[in-house]
Amino acid sequence: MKILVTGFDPFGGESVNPSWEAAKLLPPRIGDCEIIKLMLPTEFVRAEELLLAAVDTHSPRMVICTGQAAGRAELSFERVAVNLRDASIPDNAGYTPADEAVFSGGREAYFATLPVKVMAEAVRAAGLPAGLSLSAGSYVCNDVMYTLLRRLDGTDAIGGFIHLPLSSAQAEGRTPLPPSVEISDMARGLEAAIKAAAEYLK
Ligand code: PCA
Repeated sequence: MKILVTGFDPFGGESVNPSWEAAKLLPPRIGDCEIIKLMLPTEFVRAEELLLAAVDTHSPRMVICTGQAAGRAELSFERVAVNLRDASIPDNAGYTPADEAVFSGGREAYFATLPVKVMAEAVRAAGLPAGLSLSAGSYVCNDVMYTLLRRLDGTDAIGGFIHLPLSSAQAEGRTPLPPSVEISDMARGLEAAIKAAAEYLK
């Protein structure tokens, strides 16, 4: 089984994005699953295009997109993607959409099809903080999650999105000190979640 895992490039003045740093650390195989890793740019249009192209190329059975969510303390399993683009900062291409649709005429929302509770539990069993979230926001992460779920709808592939805290290195020296997790721990948490989701599909 192929599993596509994506992370984003840095945005908003950061020099790294923990999502891609953690995704990069994943092994090439987890159990009998092949892990395909893809870095997406933090750009509304381009990220959608690259994600859809990768889904077409690899036909993964599972797609897990990840992104940075400063301020969150847990690996957050997103449950809902909404058909809304509303940015408070420009994306990396300088685009700042307001009150636009991700997909004009599309459904208002999609639910993640990953087994989010099973995955969050697996992360906690690995000793790391995990939780469920009801909003991926209205920036590029939500956009990618919506685009993914729309694409996978009606197929036997499942997908969803995990928001990650800042890395400990990013948080260092900031006041007030934001919650953070070591990149290697985030990668360990992702691996545990992927293992659990692959088991669930069997
Ligand atoms: N986080 C942003 C976009 C890229 C990323 O890593 C978000 O939460 O939308």
